[in-house]
Amino acid sequence: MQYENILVETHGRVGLVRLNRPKALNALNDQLMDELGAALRLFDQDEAIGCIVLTGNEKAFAAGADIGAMANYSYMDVFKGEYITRNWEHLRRVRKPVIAAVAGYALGGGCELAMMCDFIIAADNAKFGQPEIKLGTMPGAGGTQRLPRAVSKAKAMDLCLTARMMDAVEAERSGLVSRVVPAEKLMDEAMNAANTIASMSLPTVMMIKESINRAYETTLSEGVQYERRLFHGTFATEDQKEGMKAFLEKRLPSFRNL
Ligand code: CO8
Repeated sequence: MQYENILVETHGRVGLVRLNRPKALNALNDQLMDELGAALRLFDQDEAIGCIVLTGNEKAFAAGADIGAMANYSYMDVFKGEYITRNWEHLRRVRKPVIAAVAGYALGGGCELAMMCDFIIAADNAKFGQPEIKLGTMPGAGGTQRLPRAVSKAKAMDLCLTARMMDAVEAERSGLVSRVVPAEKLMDEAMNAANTIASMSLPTVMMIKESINRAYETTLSEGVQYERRLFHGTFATEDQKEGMKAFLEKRLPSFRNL
């Protein structure tokens, strides 16, 4: 597939997707979201890829859904799912880890897209916000659900109701992002994290992602039980045998993703 709104690269076992509508601060239109879904699906299916990084540019991760494109949609246009909604769920279905590397604006749908990733590494110039209320609408891709889980109800209410932006320091302090680094180090940091993950056993990586995500969907005792079953499952993998043998033999493991 030829992409017009994203750039796709492979670096060893890491798949990199750059949102690429710089003149519109990477505003997310349907075509971009279709392309992103296709690229993520291909990386997810590719045995040679162990981790994915999603990023924008120095000025914007994404400043939200494309306001010009959606301004005149009717209720039926969006309700039937023909526009906006149909292609926002692809990221959730990716089973390999996806790291968001965020510099500049991550607003509205851009903030929601970053939150759909497994974790966010932020540049020190990152700004997060859900300013939809200023447009007479509201978050529609999980902002009112993922933000309170990430940063507390109080801060989510504050951000969604006042439309104010949160800088990288506040975002890290409140738990939205896992690390903040100087802007010029962002991609090195994200790619290093992705390479580290991609060097692990892929089945184990996928089980850990699945298990942590389960924490958001169920009770503690159900979640612990789910985790226990997956933990037992790792003993059926060759990589568990190799990992523990390598430790005992004081050498690095050589995982075969089996
Ligand atoms: N959509 C379309 N175009 C945009 C967007 C956007 N979200 N954001 C910026 N742009 C465009 C501007 O129109 C401008 O284009 P042009 O040069 O042709 O005039 C260009 O990008 C540069 O923007 P600015 O000149 O405004 O740059 P500034 O540095 O002055 O300001 C801001 C940067 C503060 C980020 C400002 O652009 C802004 O406020 N943008 C809008 C932010 C916003 O409101 N985002 C939320 C959008 S609604 C949404 O995301 C709902 C998601 C629901 C998803 C549901 C899925 C199921």
